[in-house]
Amino acid sequence: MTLRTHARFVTLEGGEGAGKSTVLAALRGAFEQAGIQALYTREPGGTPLAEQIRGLMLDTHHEPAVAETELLLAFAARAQHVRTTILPALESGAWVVSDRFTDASYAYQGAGRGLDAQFIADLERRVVGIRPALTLLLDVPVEVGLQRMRGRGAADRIEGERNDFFERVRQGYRDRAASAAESERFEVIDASQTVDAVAAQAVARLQAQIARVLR
Ligand code: Z5A
Repeated sequence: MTLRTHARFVTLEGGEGAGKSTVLAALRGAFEQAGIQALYTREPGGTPLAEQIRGLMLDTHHEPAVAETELLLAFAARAQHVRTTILPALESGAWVVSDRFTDASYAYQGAGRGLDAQFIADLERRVVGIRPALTLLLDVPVEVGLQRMRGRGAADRIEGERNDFFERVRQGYRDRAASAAESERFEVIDASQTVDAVAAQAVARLQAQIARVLR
């Protein structure tokens, strides 16, 4: 299977406390204003079965998953999500916005857990087959993001990781966004700015993509 880029497929990525939920609301407003139908979804999850797999990945109540298990759970959920939710929506003519997608596996399980990027690329090609035309990467220093998340209740399994793990995840995202093969679809946004400034940059980039597709 070769990787197909979908022009109406948009993803949001970033580390802890980057502000993805906040930006998602701004993107939703931009689509509504333009009268464009869009599906909003998330990973891990986005279908009933994939949401159960999310529970397996993030719950702290069962034995810790080894890195390979975590990666394969993310891809099992993604296979289900792509075929039952994302592709049907794209094929119906809608736009799709996913809060995280395959880049998260490269960042968390690749850079963060140290799994081989080539193995992840093979899974991406064989199991996923699609990638977004636009990825908004909300980049924030680890300490700033973690500070924002404090006081939000019990941490899930990944949120409970140490700072050096999150530093590797952040670097993994930044390296991917800068790589020759991927840089064109990435918009890296300094998410330590105010909520309004971050949202404005995200919406401007989305509007440029909408204009490109409608041209
Ligand atoms: N994961 C993985 O390991 N492998 C994979 O393949 C995939 C995922 C797909 C769940 O993801 C976990 O799954 C995630 C990676 C892993 N690891 N963790 N942890 P998730 O996306 O569901 O969970 P999350 O990363 O913890 O996201 P979140 O809790 O939804 O955070 P957020 O959306 O980025 O942040 P927010 O809720 O919009 O904002 C956080 C707080 O900061 C909130 O109080 C805001 O008011 C505040 N905020 C936001 N923006 C600003 C600005 N600009 N200034 C000041 N304050 C702000």
